[in-house]
Amino acid sequence: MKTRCEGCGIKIQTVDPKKPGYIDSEVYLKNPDNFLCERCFNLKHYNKYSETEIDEKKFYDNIDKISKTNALVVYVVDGFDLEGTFVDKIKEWFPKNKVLMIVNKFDLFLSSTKQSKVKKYISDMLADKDIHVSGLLLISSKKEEDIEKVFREIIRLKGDEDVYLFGVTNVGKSTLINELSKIVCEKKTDITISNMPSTTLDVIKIPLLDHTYLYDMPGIINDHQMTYYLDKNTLNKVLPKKYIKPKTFQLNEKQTLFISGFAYFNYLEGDKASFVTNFSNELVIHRTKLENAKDFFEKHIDDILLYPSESIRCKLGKMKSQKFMIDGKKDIAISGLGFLTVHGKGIVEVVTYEKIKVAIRESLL
Ligand SMILES: Nc1nc2c(ncn2[C@@H]2O[C@H](COP(=O)(O)OP(=O)(O)OP(=O)(O)O)[C@@H](O)[C@H]2O)c(=O)[nH]1
Ligand SMILES: [Mg+2]
Repeated sequence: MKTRCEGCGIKIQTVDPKKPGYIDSEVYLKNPDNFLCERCFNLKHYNKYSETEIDEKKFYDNIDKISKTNALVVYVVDGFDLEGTFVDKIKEWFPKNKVLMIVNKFDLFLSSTKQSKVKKYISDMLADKDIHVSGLLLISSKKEEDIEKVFREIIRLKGDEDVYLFGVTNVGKSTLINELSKIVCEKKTDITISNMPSTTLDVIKIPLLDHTYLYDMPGIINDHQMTYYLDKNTLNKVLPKKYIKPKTFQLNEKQTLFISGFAYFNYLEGDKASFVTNFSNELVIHRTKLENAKDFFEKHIDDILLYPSESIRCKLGKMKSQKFMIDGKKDIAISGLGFLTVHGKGIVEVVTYEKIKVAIRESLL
């Protein structure tokens, strides 16, 4: 009889429907070797999500345990939210483990995006933070040839050791494992995946080669990401499902661009400049005069700008502004939302919710 849910790894229990791991005892006894906890069942079959928390102590115990071994750590980040899903502590947590860094969701970039440019940016970012990785791959979990690349790199680096997938929630660790299992297992694994945070609740162990194992881990919660605060419907609008169509605007100073009601960019001063939006195709991009921007935001957040709803705004907190000097081609990235590429010379003010991380970088495109 199995005692852990195959979808999320949680230890099952038949006592409290409100606690993680609940399964009806009759359902469990009917099929004790192949079952899902109620939460995974609802997520998979009805796309219904219930919030829950991962056990933090257990999470850190696992990190401690891995760091005492020579296991390979496969560190996954979301290519579309590099700054938001980057884990600075990777070096502190795994000082002696080999690390293979995977930049996932590359399918969301235009096919003309140069891998070499993005790789260079990430390598510089790693060097800047004094983080050493043994391998770096840009992939999409949706591409078979990329999964084969990941498999080959894992085999190259793992030696006789186990392999742990690690990273922020929602970067695609479980998706990657399900795809890898097509190569390493007799039967494809069916770990639950979803675009809601904390889908995997505990470690899931999958046989790899020669008595070694591949482990899926619960993701780190990141409350600087916009996606952390959204409900299922809004997430479906914000998270791009296919490649993002960049939209180009030529802005004069004293003009403003809204990204639905999630953020707006005020072009405070400078010569005419090009602003390219890289946000989900379903968000509203709206241009106004700077002098009307604040009023427009307050008046039209629920009609023209559409999202986020009032209840989400309450969770996101107040709006905060940050100013950036632009000289050349820069990206202003808003964690969990996307990024704006500005080409020109001037001052851009970003106004977004105070809890959300905003970063400026050399343009990736
Ligand atoms: N566009 C795109 N979406 C992806 C890719 N890989 C995963 N996703 C989506 O990202 C979301 C999160 O995937 P998961 O595999 O559940 O992420 P996770 O890292 O295991 O998340 P936690 O279990 O919460 O830590 C899902 O909606 C996936 O369909 C990819 O390569 N491209
Ligand atoms: Mg997962």
